[in-house]
Amino acid sequence: MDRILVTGGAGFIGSNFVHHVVAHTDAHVTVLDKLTYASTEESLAGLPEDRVTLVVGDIAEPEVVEPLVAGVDAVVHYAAESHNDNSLEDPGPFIRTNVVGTFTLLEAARKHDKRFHHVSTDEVYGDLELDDPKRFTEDTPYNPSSPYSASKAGSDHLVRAWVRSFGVRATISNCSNNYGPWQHIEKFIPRQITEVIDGRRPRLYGDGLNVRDWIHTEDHSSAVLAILERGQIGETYLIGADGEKNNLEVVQAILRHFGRSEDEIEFVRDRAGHDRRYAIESGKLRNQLGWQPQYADFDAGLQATIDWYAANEAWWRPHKDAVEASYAAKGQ
Ligand code: NAD
Ligand code: TDX
Repeated sequence: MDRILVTGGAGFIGSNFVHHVVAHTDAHVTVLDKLTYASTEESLAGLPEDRVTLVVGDIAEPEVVEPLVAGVDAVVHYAAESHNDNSLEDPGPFIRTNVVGTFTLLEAARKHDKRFHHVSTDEVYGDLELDDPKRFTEDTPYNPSSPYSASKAGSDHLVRAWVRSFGVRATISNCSNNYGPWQHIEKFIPRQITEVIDGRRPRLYGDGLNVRDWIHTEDHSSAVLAILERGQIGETYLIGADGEKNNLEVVQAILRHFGRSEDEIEFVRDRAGHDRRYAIESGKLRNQLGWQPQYADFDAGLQATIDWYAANEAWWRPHKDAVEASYAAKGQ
């Protein structure tokens, strides 16, 4: 593949993938990104100009999407509205970008017969009980809880239908919670790190015992590239790195890093419909495509992420007050 279109390539995970492709392949990358509040355009600075082109535009507009798709060999689709809490306040943009945007891209991929990889989330499967020995597999029934996860589930179903009905050469990946540099400070880990830097207490929703299965964003990128290069058309692959932690354990690790007491936590109003636990069984990806995560030690990856936020305050500081004002208005 010589030319790849990466939608949402100026976001947290998409920008990591762009760096990964530049480092590990010879392909040229075109990024299509609307540059919403969540984008991290700075993360693309310094990439070679002859390898990466940024196009600012909306994936839900066919006249923007079609010529770009026509000009590449493959589309890797990351662009989305991505924050559950925002989807509970205003679901409209989630339906437009995640559902209509994916539909628009699929129509272009169908028309021009292009390879398509759809990046999705484990949240489409709903949640598990804390004591359930099961983990999500590719066969787990869809059962999304929030407007965000329902919109991602809808987009997955569109991709499956376009494969079956129209023969679009598509694959899907459903990944667990990502952490690493450049994640917007509205999200759990960066919010808590920056709260502690500001001398405040981390905020835990509900009882703090909800479990997320953490994976470093670099491992997500290597998995997506493996699927793009070697995945079977029409198949879904779950991506995870065996990183189950409850939210309390994560904030305690952050507090320890800063030499603060592990009790300095504020328990705040729970998220409506809050999923209890996510857990990924990624054997299919590992066995069939030979993928392995490189950041197996979550604590080491978390320390590096904390150091990154401490060193890159100029990037997140301008957004901090507005993010916290919005949470405060919801009692969170
Ligand atoms: P993000 O919010 O950091 O980035 C999303 C990017 O998409 C931003 O750059 C934004 O400007 C762009 N975008 C939004 N609407 C657009 C539109 N209409 N047209 C063009 N660009 C638009 O999100 P992220 O955390 O990097 O997630 C990327 C993808 O990975 C999403 O599809 C998400 O569902 C999926 N995913 C995320 C996680 C996670 O833990 N963050 C886990 C699994 C899957
Ligand atoms: O301040 C907080 N306190 C808190 O306890 C925030 C912001 C979150 N939480 C909890 C809610 C979740 O149990 O932390 C956990 C993680 O929350 P988020 O960072 O909002 O992530 P989550 O809702 O799990 O979804 C993430 O992973 C799957 C991404 O945002 C999605 O895009 C991805 O699909």
